[in-house]
Amino acid sequence: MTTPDRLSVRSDAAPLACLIAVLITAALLACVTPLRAADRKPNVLFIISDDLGSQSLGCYGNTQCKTPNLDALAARGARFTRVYCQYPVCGPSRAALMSGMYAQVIGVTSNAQANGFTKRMGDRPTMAQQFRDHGYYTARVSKIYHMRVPGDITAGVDGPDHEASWTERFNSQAPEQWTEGVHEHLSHDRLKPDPNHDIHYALGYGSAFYVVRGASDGTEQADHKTAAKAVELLEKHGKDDKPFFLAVGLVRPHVPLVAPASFFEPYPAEEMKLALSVENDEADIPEAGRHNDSQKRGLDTTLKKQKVLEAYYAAVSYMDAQVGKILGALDRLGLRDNTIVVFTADHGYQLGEHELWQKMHLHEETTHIPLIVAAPGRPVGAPDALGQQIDIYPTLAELCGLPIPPHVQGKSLASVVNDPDHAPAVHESVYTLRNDADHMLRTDRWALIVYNDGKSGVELYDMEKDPHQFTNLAEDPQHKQVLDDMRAKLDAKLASIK
Ligand SMILES: [Ca+2]
Repeated sequence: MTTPDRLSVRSDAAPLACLIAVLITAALLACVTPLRAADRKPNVLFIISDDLGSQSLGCYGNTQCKTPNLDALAARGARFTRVYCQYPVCGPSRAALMSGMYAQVIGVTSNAQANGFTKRMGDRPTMAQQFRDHGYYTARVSKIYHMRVPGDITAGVDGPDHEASWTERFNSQAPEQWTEGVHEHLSHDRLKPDPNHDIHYALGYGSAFYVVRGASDGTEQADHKTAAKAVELLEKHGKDDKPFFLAVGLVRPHVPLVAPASFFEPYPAEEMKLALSVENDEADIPEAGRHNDSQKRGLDTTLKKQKVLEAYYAAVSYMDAQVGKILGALDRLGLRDNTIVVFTADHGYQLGEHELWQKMHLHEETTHIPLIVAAPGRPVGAPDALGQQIDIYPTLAELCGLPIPPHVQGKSLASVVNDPDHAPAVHESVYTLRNDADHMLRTDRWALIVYNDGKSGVELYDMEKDPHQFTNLAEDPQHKQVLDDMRAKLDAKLASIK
């Protein structure tokens, strides 16, 4: 700033010629360099974990489970605290995420319907396809769209993928429940025998709390192979003229809970703290909301529940270690400054809250998803803006200067990424579907859960006073007006998203 002033008083001809040359060069550089930088759109490294409850992450408040790599990522980005999935199971939630549309609108409201995703999308571009159509190299490593875990992993197949999304795609075949090591089955799901390890589906391992303390260093595991492939692709394509959209799918902590034995060591079962609870917590939850409870799953002792936490945390830590390898490569290759890193999960998970386990619930732990967006040059923060999984597509499109296709129903959260602490609210309410007629609507203060359009029960929670959803206020006369307002808001939401 001071240089021109100082130089402007000089009258000597030679320095003046130098000055003119310098100014011309600077002007040329000013024209050329930023244009080049603007031409080269930012890369996207998109990492998604499977069946990951955000309450198991250190950066989301867990004091026992160790997730140093995700904590470090959160410390350099926007860690969203109130973002919700569109459907609490893999196939529909991933269809919503990748299409940018509500599950009922894209028409995938069960895992089986994920098979029809490509046909239902038609010409409308998915998130990855939009990047591919705008000059990006796009790659999928392992599970991005629905894959059956563990069947599609042991078989090493694509699952119901969307081929047009990807320049290249890679699967990570692994032994899953057949991993060598110490095996334990904690729940009482019926497991079908498979002596030859050649049957991949309908064996029961996709839902049982089946645990393997692996005997090896884990190099045979899917997430290890996925991280290695992701690192290889960063090395190969990180410096290409084309930017990359690299989508990395980690399958843990989805069951079976498999990790090298060393990952279990920090979590002795008897020291694991169970979820907070209050007496008779389940009494005010309608039967329709209790399908996957401790009794039904055979988790009938404190120790069994602690053992689930032990194994789940081991699997989360193993997944976190793979994230660390990928982010380490990003830094080693000098790519951090032009790469937007996103970490999320397909949906959340019950880890014993209200004596409920796993997914297909509409309570906070299952509907809430972790979302960390670390975009170069943006402030760090923990925004409490309400958000939805289908917002990720338009958010990334906007951050990278891509158009947002008209079919996308999500809203961009780019304003929140750009200014986590001050951005105005993007949503008044957010919404999750289960089955055909079970709904969750969340506003700034209230959470409404409606089963079978209300015929099978209703739950209403004051999330300010009761963030753990212990007290269902739906039958409380003092909250009748709130309940009526929330039901009206739900009706309006349903009418608006068709
Ligand atoms: Ca309760």
